[in-house]
Amino acid sequence: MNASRSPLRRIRAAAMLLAAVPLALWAQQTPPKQHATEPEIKYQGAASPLAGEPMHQATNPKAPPMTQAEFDRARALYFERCAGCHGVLRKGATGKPLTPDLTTAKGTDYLKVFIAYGSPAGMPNWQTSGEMDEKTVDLMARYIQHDPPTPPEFGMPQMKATWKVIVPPDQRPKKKMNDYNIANIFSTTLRDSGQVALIDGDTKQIINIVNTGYAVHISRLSASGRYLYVIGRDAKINMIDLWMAKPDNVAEIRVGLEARSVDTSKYKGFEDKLAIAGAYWPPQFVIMDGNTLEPKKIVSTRGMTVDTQEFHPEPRVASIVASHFKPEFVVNVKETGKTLMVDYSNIDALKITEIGSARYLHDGGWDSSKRYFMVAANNSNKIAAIDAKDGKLKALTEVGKIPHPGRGANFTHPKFGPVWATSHLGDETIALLATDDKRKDAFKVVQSLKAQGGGSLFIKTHPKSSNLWVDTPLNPDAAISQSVAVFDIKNLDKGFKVLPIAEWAGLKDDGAKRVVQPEYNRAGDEVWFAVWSAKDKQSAIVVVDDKTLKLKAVIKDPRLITPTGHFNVHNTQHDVY
Ligand code: DHE
Repeated sequence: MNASRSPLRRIRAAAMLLAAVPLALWAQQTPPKQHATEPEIKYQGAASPLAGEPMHQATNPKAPPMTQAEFDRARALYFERCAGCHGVLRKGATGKPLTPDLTTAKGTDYLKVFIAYGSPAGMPNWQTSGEMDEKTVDLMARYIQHDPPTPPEFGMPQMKATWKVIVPPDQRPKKKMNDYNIANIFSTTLRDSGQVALIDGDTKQIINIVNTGYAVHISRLSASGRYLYVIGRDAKINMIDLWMAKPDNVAEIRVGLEARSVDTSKYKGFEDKLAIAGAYWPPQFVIMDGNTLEPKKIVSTRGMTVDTQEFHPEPRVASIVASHFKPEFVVNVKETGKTLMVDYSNIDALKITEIGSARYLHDGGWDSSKRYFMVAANNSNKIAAIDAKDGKLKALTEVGKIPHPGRGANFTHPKFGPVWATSHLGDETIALLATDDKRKDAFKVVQSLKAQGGGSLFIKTHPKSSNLWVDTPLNPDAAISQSVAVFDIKNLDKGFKVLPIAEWAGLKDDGAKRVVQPEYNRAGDEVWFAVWSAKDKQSAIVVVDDKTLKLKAVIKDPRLITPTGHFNVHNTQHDVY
């Protein structure tokens, strides 16, 4: 993986080699009509950190010959650009399967046409767009007829070898050693520099820049709010102690080769006791000691898909949350479309309740009662409501195209009572689902709003606010990707206002900027946005006054490189969204 490329270039390049090799001949029409939306392609196409890993390679006599150098180059390109959609083992994920039984039957010339011209199913026109030359198209067409190289497994010995307790528990502070208002600290991902910035929400000053894994995906808190856990795309977890005079790492571990999710035990009696992380590769989750990150139990997620009940060798672990009703982690598995309720009360006799819903489970959050976990089955265009109290699927609801809630937004609708909202990657709608389980229309879409456009990733509100914020960082129109929409919850029918967040940042550099993830401060009266520019360009955090909708502050610092997600300690700790 080439970490030095800008996010935009990487995403643009990624957009060129994705999705399926279709089995019909319509690819010869030039240029093809694209059915996968541009935001969708951009989002799924990020590079996988597996490119540099040594892998097992079987030889396939039916595949066209390749030199070792050609194979290595094609493999790197595959992991950089295609694996996100087609999967590491090419069994298919949001893109179609590309296993040799299918691809060798088609042959090199046939495959080249699809790579070069794209397809209506979403395969971009790699060659005709000028992003790839004929030789590279030929290379990839031959490569995908070979058996997929298999990255190594990552079990207990490998985890233990990466595990470091930097400050042992008995050498950590016995009380808070700083004057920070910890509840209002923000942990901001600095994606391309492999760090997080801890920012004081009161003073807007950077407290520390903490080294982490590459491209931290999310930050989560221990139940007490003392420890912050972040997980890199490279599956490295860093545990940060917010009680230190200058908060910093106290433990770290790698739980695999690629990952996205981490959380901690929240149930009464288990506060700060355990941590859990889910990996994309190998497909597994691991339960760790919450104080030291010592790995305790690894569970594979390989198994049968919810619908066709076929074996999937690579079901990636997507979102994980800790239940408030039971000592359970809610582990959502993408390719099998199953939610695993993992009872951690005795990890030597682990009890797992498997709840099937739909493929491909991705992100989600609690409803306001924290009983129902609302998770997006993004390529099925559905939201599954998982009942954490009764351990069952409460509802599976059709929403718009590719729901992407982040953790979603909870508020009281003037007509429908408590609702949970999601925006979408694939269209401009916002689905409001009623969540009062006593209502007839519970978990149905009771209202659909229209915002600026598709390409939305995150939506947010706060119990103290009457605003609903919707970003659109992956919309192809710069005016939309650089601004946000805000609805007045009391007057939803009146439409939305647009705030030009990137313009307010007043960045000196031109170039692509994306405004990403509304996040409230502790008091619920400010909303923070990342203005995410390329690695070599200036980025910023823009803070908006939630009442007046006016600019309140711009945080700029040369150390704020490619900020993306940002997580307020209190709101993350208490699932406030
Ligand atoms: Fe994310 C959440 C996976 C691309 C920023 N992202 C998640 C979660 C998953 C996930 C499984 C839920 C974690 C949880 O709650 O436990 N994200 C993926 C991908 O597989 C994908 C599509 C491609 C990839 O290769 O990573 C992807 N994500 C992105 C981005 O391009 C974003 C915008 C920038 C970045 O840093 O990479 C991005 N994802 C985020 C953020 C969250 C997230 C900020 C947390 C949202 C929250 O409110 O909790």
